[in-house]
Amino acid sequence: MSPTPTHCPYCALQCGMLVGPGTIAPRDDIPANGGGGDVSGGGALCQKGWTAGELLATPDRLTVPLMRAHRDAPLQPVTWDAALDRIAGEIRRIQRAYGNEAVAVFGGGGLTNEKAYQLGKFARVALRTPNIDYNGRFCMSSAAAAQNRAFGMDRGLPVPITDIAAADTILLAGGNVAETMPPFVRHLTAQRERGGRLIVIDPRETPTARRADLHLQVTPGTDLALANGLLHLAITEGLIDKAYLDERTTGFGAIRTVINGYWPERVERITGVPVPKMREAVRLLGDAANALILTARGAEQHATGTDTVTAFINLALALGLPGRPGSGFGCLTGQGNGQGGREHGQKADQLPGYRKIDDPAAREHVARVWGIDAGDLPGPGLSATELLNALGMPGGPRALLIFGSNPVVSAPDAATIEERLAALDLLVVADFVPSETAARADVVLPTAQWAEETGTITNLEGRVLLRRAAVPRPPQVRGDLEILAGLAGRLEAPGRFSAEPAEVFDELRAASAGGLADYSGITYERIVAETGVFWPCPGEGHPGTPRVFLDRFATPDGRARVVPVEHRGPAEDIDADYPIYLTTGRVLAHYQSGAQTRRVRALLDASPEAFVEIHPDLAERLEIEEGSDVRVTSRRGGAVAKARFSTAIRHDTVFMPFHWAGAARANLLTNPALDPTSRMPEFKVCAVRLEKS
Ligand SMILES: Nc1nc2c(c(=O)[nH]1)N[C@H]1C(S)=C(S)[C@@H](COP(=O)(O)OP(=O)(O)OC[C@H]3O[C@@H](n4cnc5c(=O)[nH]c(N)nc54)[C@H](O)[C@@H]3O)O[C@H]1N2
Ligand SMILES: Nc1nc2c(c(=O)[nH]1)N[C@H]1C(S)=C(S)[C@@H](COP(=O)(O)OP(=O)(O)OC[C@H]3O[C@@H](n4cnc5c(=O)[nH]c(N)nc54)[C@H](O)[C@@H]3O)O[C@H]1N2
Ligand code: SF4
Ligand SMILES: [Mo]
Repeated sequence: MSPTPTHCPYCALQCGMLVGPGTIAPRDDIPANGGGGDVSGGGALCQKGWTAGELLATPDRLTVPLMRAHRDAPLQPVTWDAALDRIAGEIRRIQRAYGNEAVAVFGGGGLTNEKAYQLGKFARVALRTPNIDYNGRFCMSSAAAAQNRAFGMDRGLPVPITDIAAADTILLAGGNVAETMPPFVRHLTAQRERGGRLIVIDPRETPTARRADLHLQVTPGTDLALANGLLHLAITEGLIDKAYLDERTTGFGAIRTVINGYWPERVERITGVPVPKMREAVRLLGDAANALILTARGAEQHATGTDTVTAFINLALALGLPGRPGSGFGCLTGQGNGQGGREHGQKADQLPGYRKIDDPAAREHVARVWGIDAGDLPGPGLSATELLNALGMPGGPRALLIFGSNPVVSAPDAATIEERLAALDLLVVADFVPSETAARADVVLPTAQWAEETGTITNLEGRVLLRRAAVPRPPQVRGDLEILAGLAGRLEAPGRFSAEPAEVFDELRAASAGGLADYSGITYERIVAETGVFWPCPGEGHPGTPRVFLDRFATPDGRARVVPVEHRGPAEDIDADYPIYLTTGRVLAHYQSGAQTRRVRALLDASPEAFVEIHPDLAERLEIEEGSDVRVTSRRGGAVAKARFSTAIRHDTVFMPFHWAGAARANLLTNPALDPTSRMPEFKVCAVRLEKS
């Protein structure tokens, strides 16, 4: 049997793979991972991609439905009918007693477009609840909100990834692609070989920062001030593009007074970045014919995330970048389908096609496709952190269905989330491994994995790709679409809930038609023939849109909006009791909550346990030894992990990866303070103290 061309189960690069029983190899026709001739040497995979097959046969793979008779009883194997009947029965009982909104749904950016779409439809049509949100709220939401505000549309990268190599200067704020998307580095290498420059903003000298021409080692939570400071310098040094600002933007006049307050010495005091380095950064950007300004989670996962991204967008607009071929502002989407997952309706305020759920025309259109009355569609629901914190509270949801997330490990202030989950009448988790969250469920539904099913994903470029079933699934396992169909039937939902991905995709195309993220012209056949199709693609004869905003922005007047934003600092600053900043993020070998990668031998060998990255000078002051257990305490709680010395981190900051469960969970410490617009929690900075454990 020849291997099937498909894509990796993990991150938003969505590297192309050839998968057969027991084999995985990179495809060399996918530009994202360096295939397709744009950089030398064909396609690449990172270690997670190469080893992804091991999870298909992991010893504790979920293969039959599990259920517990009551909260203190163990999970026991049951038939599908017993599991689905129990869930449907409980949903009916809870909704009769407490109302439709007492049942909530939590999705994930790893779900295919078909699943994300169907989950949103299931919540609104079968459950008739407003309460559906997803883990993308923890991931992309600040960049999405800022891009929507400035450009009227949010597509992570506005250009194909191959444009990276052609940029004279790239500014990357809070992204560590050398560990989070290793094959992306090939594009940076190609850029450097063409004489391009890279600027990285990160409190740590990461493997990505080490590749940079210029590293701005910012204090956590101060990127907004830094971006405003760079704009201040661009103005004073005469580098701004006045003709572009007049022609393509509104609001620049109003921002000048705000930017006046960000003179270089003040910004150095706030951010810790020396003035000469700021000047150098602005010169590299201002001198470039083509430049890209990119943000990732380091700049975005803050209670000021939306405004921080806005500050970088303002800088890009002042330099005349967005909407120019080869230039622009972009954000590096994180999860496999982080982009598509935020377009098709699993977000509390959205309907398919990136439509707003409170827009009457959008409601009419989608209700027509779904065969219901627009008046029967619920309105906006609670956002992820608010939803999780409301579980089991008076007036809050009493049942939760989770598809594609492990919030016991990945949600902010995770100990509180565990308490909330325990207060539910019914927790249902669909997963293929017994994640920490599945272990706490009343009903666990075993689902198919990436290589066992077909569906589309939209990668960080906005390119819609096709994953194809390459290997058989265990006999009793069902796909998420089958599970939703089974539940919708039992709940006597109106309309159709197909379990066939191709049928669901056709419905999604119709539902998205005319929306911002218009997929109506995309077909599985075209995706295969054209190596992916970029949205918007409003007709089968339409070529798709690799570069957006070339003629106009997606705002009513076609102009981008410059929005003045002020630095506010972290929601929780350091003080005498908690004198050190904690920031959190990723390591190469593990993915997210680790539910998948902690089950892969080679990845566990590469990165066996959690750690606290600490500068040796700080460690000496605290009498902490390399390799010893450190107790890290914040206002939320304590965590224990091994000290790992590094001179690459600031003296006032420690770093923990969030991939581990139990006492080493970084999210026992993190601050659930939310961004007022995006509702993004402040994963990237809180105040802690450290002790020998
Ligand atoms: N190996 C691996 N790869 C992944 C994932 C994974 O879990 N593991 N997850 C995928 C997903 S969903 C996502 S969202 C992406 C995330 O991709 P990235 O955004 O690249 O990853 P992070 O490690 O979360 O954060 C990036 C950097 O932000 C820095 N940082 C911390 N605080 C600040 C700050 O205040 N300002 C600035 N400028 N930087 C700061 C951290 O030091 C870190 O190096 O990765 C994707 N790829
Ligand atoms: N402290 C801290 N916390 C963070 C972050 C941070 O930087 N710092 N980053 C945040 C970010 S950016 C993200 S994206 C989140 C991610 O955190 P989570 O939402 O927990 O993401 P995963 O670990 O990918 O969890 C996915 C779960 O769903 C399962 N799964 C995968 N695919 C499917 C599928 O198709 N169907 C079903 N039913 N299940 C599936 C997996 O086995 C796994 O158990 O974490 C956030 N949490
Ligand atoms: S970079 Fe991302 S998509 Fe590519 S192989 Fe690694 S995890 Fe998979
Ligand atoms: Mo993410």
